[in-house]
Parts: sequence; structure tokens; C-alpha cells
Amino acid sequence: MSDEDEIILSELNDEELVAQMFDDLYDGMKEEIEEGVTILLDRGWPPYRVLTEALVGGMTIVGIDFRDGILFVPEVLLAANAMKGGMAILKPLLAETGAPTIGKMVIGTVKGDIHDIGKNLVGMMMEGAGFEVVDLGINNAADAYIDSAKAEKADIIGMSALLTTTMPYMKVVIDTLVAEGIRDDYIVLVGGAPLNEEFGKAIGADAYCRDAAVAVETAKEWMTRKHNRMSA
Ligand code: B12
Repeated sequence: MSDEDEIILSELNDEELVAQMFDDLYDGMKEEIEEGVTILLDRGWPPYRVLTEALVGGMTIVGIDFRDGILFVPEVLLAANAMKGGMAILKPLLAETGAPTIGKMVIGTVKGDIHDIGKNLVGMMMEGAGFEVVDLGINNAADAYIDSAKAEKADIIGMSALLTTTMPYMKVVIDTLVAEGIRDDYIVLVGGAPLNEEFGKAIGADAYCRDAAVAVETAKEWMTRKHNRMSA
């Protein structure tokens, strides 16, 4: 692109700027997203509106194209990273203004397993969809999930495993929840390349999610069910 073609974000009106931010998010352009967020805030947009209309809106498109096989993991990681840049600016402001979240998830890779790329991607896409995410990192024992879920008053416990030797540990976590009589307090989602639907069912998870896009859709679905159950 020549200098003449270069888009000056601050010269765009709100609508054009948001459309441009959708493109920039799609292309994983972190600095542009940070600049766009700052411009919208300077124009008086409440942080929550910037989050939902500019970032979550853009990330929804990324999620759809990822699900449909148009975008792949590296591009989604870049988009998620750009979103993270924008989120970092908004987070302290959202904490002040008290933005509503759709739900809260604690997520981590299970004990004995250090793979975290997929988990990170799920965490970022969940944040992008408006969930609050507490990332427990890798190598988590049952207590780590359960203590955090309790302390954070989480709605969802998400477990990731990439090894056939570590995936059975997910059952240990679920069995511990059952033994403590708190299994039904949480929506349990599991994922990772060696898992499948059958495994998810067999260990007593609420759902197995093939990828991050499915994780977001499934989490939203289960949150709606949870709300309906609570208000019934
Ligand atoms: C990258 C990688 C590594 C990196 C990890 C870096 C990191 N920071 O994560 C390194 C090099 C460190 C590594 C180490 C090892 N690895 Co490795 N690794 C991989 C590899 C190539 C890619 C994994 C990946 O990141 N995929 C991309 C992400 C985006 O996909 P994903 O993880 O599946 O996640 C998606 C979904 O599964 C789902 N999902 C994932 N988690 C969750 C969680 C929830 C809650 C939900 C809802 C959804 C969800 O959504 C994600 C996004 O769409 C895989 C091969 C493969 N094809 O999977 C081998 C693989 C997993 N590794 C393997 C092995 C054997 C190992 C080692 C034991 C090797 C060794 N001998 O040292 C060690 C393990 C050490 C340990 N204790 O964990 C084997 C496992 C075989 C098996 N049957 O168990 C694989 C399959 C390679 C192979 N074909 O042999 N590995």
C-alpha cells in the first residue's frame, strides 16, 4: 500500500471506523485495533459499547470463518492477539463501569500436560464473545480447577488435554466435583485433539467441543439453559 492509500483511522466516522476495525481484527493488526479503541473512547463511546460493537462484533466474524474453514489457527491466533491489545485498554475501564458478562469460565490444561495453544485460543475466543475467563495455565490438578471455580464463582469449568495419557485425568476432576456434591453447580466443557464426543459423555462432561468456535457456541447455549433453569 502506498502512503496515499493509507487509511487514517481518526479521519473515519464512527461507522467507517468500526467497519475498518472489523477488517483490522480479521487481519490481526494489533496496533490498529488499539488505536481504534482509543479513538472510539476519545469520542465518548462507553467502554462496553467499544467492546461489544467493535471487538466482539469483529471477533464474531473471525469465529464464523474459523468454523467454516476459511481461517486457520495462525490467523485466529493473530486476530485474538489483536483483540487482546484492545481488551487490555478496555479492561480497567470496564472494571470501573461494571460491564455485564455473559458468564465466567475457569480454563486450564490438565495435570501432566503442557500443551496450551488450543486452550489459549479457546480462552481468547471466549473473552471475545463476552465471557470472563480465568486462565489456570497448564498442568492443573483437580484442586486447582475446583478451588478456582469456587473462588471465582465460575459458571463454566473448561479442561484441555492433548495427550491420550492425560485425558483420563479429566474424569478425576469431574469425579471430585461429584464427590463434593457440586457437579451440577458448573457447566463442564472439555476439549483437545485426542478427545471426541463419546469420551466427553463417558467421563460425565456436559459437552466436548471440537474447536474454539464450537466452544463459544456451546458455552452460550449452556448459559442460556442455566439461566432458564434458575428462573424456572
Ligand atoms: C505444539 C505441540 C507441542 C508443543 C506444545 C507447545 C504449547 N505451548 O502448547 C510441545 C513441543 C511443547 C509439545 C510437547 C509434547 N507433545 Co505435543 N504436540 C503439539 C502439536 C503439534 C500441536 C498441538 C496444538 O497446539 N494444536 C493447535 C491447537 C489450536 O489445537 P488443539 O490443541 O487441538 O485445540 C483446539 C481443540 O482441540 C479445542 N480445545 C482444546 N482445548 C480445549 C479446552 C476446552 C475447554 C474446549 C472447550 C476446547 C478445547 O479448541 C482448540 C482450538 O480450536 C500436536 C499435534 C496435533 N495435531 O495435535 C502434538 C501432540 C499433541 N504432542 C504429542 C506428544 C507425544 C508430545 C510430548 C509427549 C512429546 C515428548 N515426547 O516430549 C510432549 C508432551 C509434554 C507434556 N507433558 O505435555 C502427541 C500426542 C500423542 C498422544 N496420542 O497422546 C501429538 C498428537 C503429536 C503426535 N502426533 O505424536 N507438543
